[in-house]
Amino acid sequence: MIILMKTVITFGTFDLFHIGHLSILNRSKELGDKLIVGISSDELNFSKKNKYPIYDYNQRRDILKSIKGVDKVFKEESLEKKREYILNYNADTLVMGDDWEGKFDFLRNHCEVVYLPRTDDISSTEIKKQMDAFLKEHSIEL
Ligand code: C2G
Repeated sequence: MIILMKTVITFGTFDLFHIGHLSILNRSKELGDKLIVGISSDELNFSKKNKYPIYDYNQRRDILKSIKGVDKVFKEESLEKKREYILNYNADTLVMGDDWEGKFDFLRNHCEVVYLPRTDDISSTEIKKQMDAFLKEHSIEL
């Protein structure tokens, strides 16, 4: 008997891991049997957002590895390497948040491409802003 496993791949920085991250990972896992996560390197994050993440790559990797539905993680070095990663990991489905809607349609020759809705009202950027405001309000210097 042949059992066909469906592999889902997704990508992100996952800085200051929060409920929006957990939700997209859980929903990604529901689309298949195995979930592989490409985590942006610190340098890739800098090139995308002009800033380094608060948590460095090793910390973000260790958090992601400990999430129940995540079967494998690897370092995403470049946005342009998505095709290579999809082929290397034999991914059947690529999941991206809908902030990337349409951006990876060109990969549809290689796998199914699904954009899932982002969770409202939370982001790493917003958490950083709130922390900065709290420190300022309480005159706390780090
Ligand atoms: N996300 C979400 N809801 C939020 C915040 C994030 O569903 N409120 C999703 C994003 O859409 C993304 C994943 O969580 O799919 C990781 O988010 P980021 O770390 O912000 O990802 P990003 O830096 O955009 O990296 O190759 C593409 C990139 O690596 C994506």
